[in-house]
Amino acid sequence: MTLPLFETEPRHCLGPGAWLLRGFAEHDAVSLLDGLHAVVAAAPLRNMVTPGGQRMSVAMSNCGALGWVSDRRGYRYVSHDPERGLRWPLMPAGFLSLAGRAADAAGFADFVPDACLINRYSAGHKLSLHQDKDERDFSQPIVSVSLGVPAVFLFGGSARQDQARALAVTHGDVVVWGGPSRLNYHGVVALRPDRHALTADYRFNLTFRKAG
Ligand code: MD6
Ligand code: FE
Repeated sequence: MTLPLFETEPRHCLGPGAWLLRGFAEHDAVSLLDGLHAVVAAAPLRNMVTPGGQRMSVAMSNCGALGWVSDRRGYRYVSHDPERGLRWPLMPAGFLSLAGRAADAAGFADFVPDACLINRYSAGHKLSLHQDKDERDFSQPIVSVSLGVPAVFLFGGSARQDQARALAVTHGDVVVWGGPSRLNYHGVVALRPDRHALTADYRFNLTFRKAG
């Protein structure tokens, strides 16, 4: 028997149907960032308003057939960017491919997302614990890709008061959650000031979902 010299694909189970895939997107990162920059050149990042009237610190945009938006009326998926009145940009082929491969590695075959939310964090920006429940089909997982400056991702349980575990997510890490963990609470701790060679002082996150 030979033991591998390196753990090339370290998968960490976070619960039933929930996985942290360390470095899974590392080799795709330059191409993902190229795609991201093309998307936000067409559909600029913006700070949306929560239903409660607070402006979110994280800047967001979308690509794919559906995009997640928040405003005074609530959270929802829409086919057109409300800022421009145009459809969201197409999802780059490399985005679809990476999301499908990551879902597969976590045990979810044939994942074809129709929505990719792009999040941009600067130092101090955070996302409070929440569930992703604006999608129609909870049988499909969520695939979340971290790029650039490291962050601490909180992954809790299905109840808000469940203890959340804090996971350091760095450039190229992917978190996939679905099945019994699909509605688990999650969030991002306030970003610490840092720099990354490919993204300067930003953290980008791509969140893939089957929304419609
Ligand atoms: C992240 N983002 O940025 C995770 N969920 O790492 C989210 O979980 C998220 O940014 C729902 C709506 C917007 C988001
Ligand atoms: Fe979320």
